[in-house]
Amino acid sequence: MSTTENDTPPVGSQQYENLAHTGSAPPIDVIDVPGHGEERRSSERDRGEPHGAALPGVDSGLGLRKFVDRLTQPPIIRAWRRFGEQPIRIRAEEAVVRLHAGLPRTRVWTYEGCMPAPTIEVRSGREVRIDWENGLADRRGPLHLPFDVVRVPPNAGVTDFVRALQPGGRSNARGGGDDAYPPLANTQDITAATVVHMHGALTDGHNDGWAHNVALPGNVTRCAYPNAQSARTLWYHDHAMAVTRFNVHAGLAGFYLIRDEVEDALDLPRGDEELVLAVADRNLETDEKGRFTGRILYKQAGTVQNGIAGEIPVTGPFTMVNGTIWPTKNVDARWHRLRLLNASNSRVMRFALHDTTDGHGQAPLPSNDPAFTATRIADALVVIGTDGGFLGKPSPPADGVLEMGPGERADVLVDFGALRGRTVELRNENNTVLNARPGQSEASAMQFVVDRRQVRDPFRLPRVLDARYARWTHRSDGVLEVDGGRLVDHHEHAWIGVVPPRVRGAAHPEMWELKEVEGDVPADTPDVIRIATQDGGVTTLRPVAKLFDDTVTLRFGEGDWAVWNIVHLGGPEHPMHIHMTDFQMLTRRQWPLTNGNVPGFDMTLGATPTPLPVPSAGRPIDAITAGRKDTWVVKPGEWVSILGELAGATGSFMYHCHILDHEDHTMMRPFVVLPKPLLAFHAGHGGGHH
Ligand SMILES: [Cu+2]
Repeated sequence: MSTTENDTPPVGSQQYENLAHTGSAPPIDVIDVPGHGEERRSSERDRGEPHGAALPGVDSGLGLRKFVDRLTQPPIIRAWRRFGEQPIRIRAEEAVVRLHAGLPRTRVWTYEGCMPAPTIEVRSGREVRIDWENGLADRRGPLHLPFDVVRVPPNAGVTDFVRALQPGGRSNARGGGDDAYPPLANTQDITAATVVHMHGALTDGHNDGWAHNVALPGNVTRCAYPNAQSARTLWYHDHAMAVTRFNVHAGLAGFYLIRDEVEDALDLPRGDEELVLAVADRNLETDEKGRFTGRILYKQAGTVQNGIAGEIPVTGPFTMVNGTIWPTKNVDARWHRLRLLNASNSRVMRFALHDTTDGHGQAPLPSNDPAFTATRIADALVVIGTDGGFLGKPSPPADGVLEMGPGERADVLVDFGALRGRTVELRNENNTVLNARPGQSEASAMQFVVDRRQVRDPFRLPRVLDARYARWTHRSDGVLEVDGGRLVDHHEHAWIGVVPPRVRGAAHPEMWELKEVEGDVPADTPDVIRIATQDGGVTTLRPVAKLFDDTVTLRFGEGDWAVWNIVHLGGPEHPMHIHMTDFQMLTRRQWPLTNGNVPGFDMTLGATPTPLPVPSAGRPIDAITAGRKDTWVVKPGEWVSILGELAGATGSFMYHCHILDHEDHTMMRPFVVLPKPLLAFHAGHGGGHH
C-alpha cells in the first residue's frame, strides 16, 4: 500500500507476525472509497500522481496557485460492518504524496499510506479493537522526521514573524544562503516512536494514548474502543511524549466517526454530500534557487528573552484540506454536511464562507478590509454538532464566523441550494490581516463550485437535532442540574492556572495545577494566585504541580462530576483539551487586559500580590460553545468553568493545550480516575469538593 522514497520494503507483516501478542489481527483488506468520478482515493497519490488534471486556479502570491487540485476524501474503514469481532490493524508508515499539482512529491508519515488517514466509521455501542503498528522504519532502522525543524533567529532581538511565515528556507545543515536557518537542537536525531490518541473517545486510560507509552518501529499496541457514546466526530492522532508536534505535522492524523440511531433518524446529507474536512497549515522548503522541493518545512520564529531561547508555535502560509493545499470541489446545489476538524499544530481558525463568484474578492486582502468582509456569506454555516455530538438544535455561528482551535471539530450543514451557480471559498479569517504584506498567510482554505442546475433536495433543516442534549447548570446552592433534570449534590473541583511566557525567565507559557490554600500567605510569595470573591473574600491558590512528570494531584472517583476552573493569566490563547469524557462550559468570566496581559499578575513573582478583582462576565456562551465538547479556546484574562462526568472509564488520562508546541513543552498534565472504593485505599488522594 505504501511506497517509500527509496523503494525499500516498509517494515510490515513479517516482523509483525513474529511478535507474541499480535493475535489474529488481519491486515486491512476492506476499504470503501467514497465518491467517484472526479475524486480519487488519497492512497492513489502515493504513486506520485497529481489528483487529476490540474485546473487553472487563482494566483496566491505565494508561489503556488490556489484551487488547482480537487478535494479528496480519505478511504473509509467501516469497522462496524466488515470486521465483526476481529481487531483491525492500522500501520503508521511513510508514504510519498503530492500536496499540490505544482509541487514535487512530499514524504509524509501516514496511517495506511493515506493522508489524511483512513476515516474509521463505527456504530455506537459496538466495540472496535485496533492494533496500532509503528511501521516507520526502513532497512537502516527507524525513520527520521520527513522534514527539517528550523528557527528563524530574532532580527536585532525582535521576533521575526515576517520571515518565519514566508514560504521557503531550509536547515543550514543542508547548505548556506540567506534562506537557511539553524535547525532546532536535536530534531535531526528524532526517530519514529508513536502512540495513538483517540481524541474524544471514552475508553480506559491504557487505550487512550498515554504519551509516555510510545512504541518503537515493528511494535504493536492493541487498543479497545467501546464506542459507548453518541454519534460524533472524533479524530485519531499521534500523542508521543515531547514530539507530538512533529509526529502530527508529519501526517499522523485521521477521522473516526461514531454513528447512531439519532443520527440515522435525522436523515442528514450523506454519501457524496457528507465531506470530512481536515484543515491544517504547513510551510514548504525551497532550494537555493527558491524553487519548492516538495519537502515540508517546520519553520518557527525564534525568540530570545533574558538570554533564554524559545520558539513561537509553528504556523505556515499554505492551508491544506485533507492533505491537499487549497483544493477545490464541485458540489451539487443541495444541502451538504461538512465535518470540520482544525488539524493545525497551533493556528486558531475563524472559518467563514465567502462568495468569490467571477473572481470577486479573490485577491488577498486583510480581513479588516471592508472589501474582504463584504464577501462573507453571514448565514451560510449552520452548526449541528460539536466535539461531543449533536447540539439540541441547529445553530448558526454569530456573523457566520465559526472559530475553531486546533483539535476542535464542528459538524456543519451548508445549503448550497441557496448558492446555485456561485463560487464560494471556505476561508480562515484569523490573522488574515497579515495578507496586507505579500508573502504571508493566505485566507483561503478551499473552494466550492456550486452547480448551476436546480436539484430536488428533500432535506429540510430539522428543528430538533438531539433531544438527549440538555444544558448543565451549577446552581448557586452548589448543586448541579444535569441531563433529565437530575440533581448532583456532590462534585469535585480542579484549578488550572495558565501563565504567560517569561514568568521568572521561562521561555514558554506554563500550565500550573493549583490547589486552594487556607489562611494568610505573605503578599510577596511567588506563584500565589489570589482572586477576590463576590462575597468579599479571597480565593488563594498555589501550584502543586507544573511539569508533566510532577506527581499526580488530580485523582477522581469514577462516576464523579468535576468542575475544572481554567484561569488564564495572560499570554497567547490556548485551545485546552481534557481527555476521557464530554464536558460543558458552565461559565466564562473575563479580567480586563493591558497589552494582552492581566494587570495584577506580577511577571517577576509569577503571582498576584493583591487579589485579582471579581471578574466580569466574559464572552457569552453561545449555543455552539454550550455544546458537548472536549476542547475550548481559552483567551487571555478568561476564567472558564467546565463541567464533566468522569464516568465509564478508569485509568491515567491527560489534559493539555492543543497547541502542540505548548503541549510538548510545559502545558500537559496527568489526571487519574479510579473506582471510588479503590480510591479510599489510595494514600494521599486529593481533590476538594462541596
Ligand atoms: Cu497553548
